[in-house]
Amino acid sequence: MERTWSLVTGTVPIFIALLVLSTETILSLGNMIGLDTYVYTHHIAFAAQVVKVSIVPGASTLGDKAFSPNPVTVKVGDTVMWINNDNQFHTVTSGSPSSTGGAAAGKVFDSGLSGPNALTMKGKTFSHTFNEKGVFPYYCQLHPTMIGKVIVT
Ligand SMILES: [Cu+2]
Repeated sequence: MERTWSLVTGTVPIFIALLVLSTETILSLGNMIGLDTYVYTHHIAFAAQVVKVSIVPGASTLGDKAFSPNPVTVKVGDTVMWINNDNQFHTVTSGSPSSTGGAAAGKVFDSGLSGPNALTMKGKTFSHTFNEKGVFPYYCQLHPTMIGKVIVT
């Protein structure tokens, strides 16, 4: 009996030691899994998107319906790509037309009146990546009644 007892008392500390060790192993595994989950969801939540906005046919007389969707809501880091689906030359110029007191025209983005980014004809695109939150009004320099808004959240 004495021999069996000493075997049990000798086994208990080893068992506890193993339990502590394996608990630590499980915890560190959990942390590893938790970290992976965090990185994974972080990537999903912040995966940058390209959001398309159409300059619709007949845009020059359509006011705030010239761009679709309008307003467009995107996340920080997303890119808005405007596509000219009209037969006329348009611009996508940040700010407000001077007729409504806009002083910051083209400060944030501007497809412009010339150059490779200009939306001179159907099928041409212009892109801008928004790296700050805010509300960004824009308009067409050639038809200042064409107004739109990008909301970055
Ligand atoms: Cu226009």
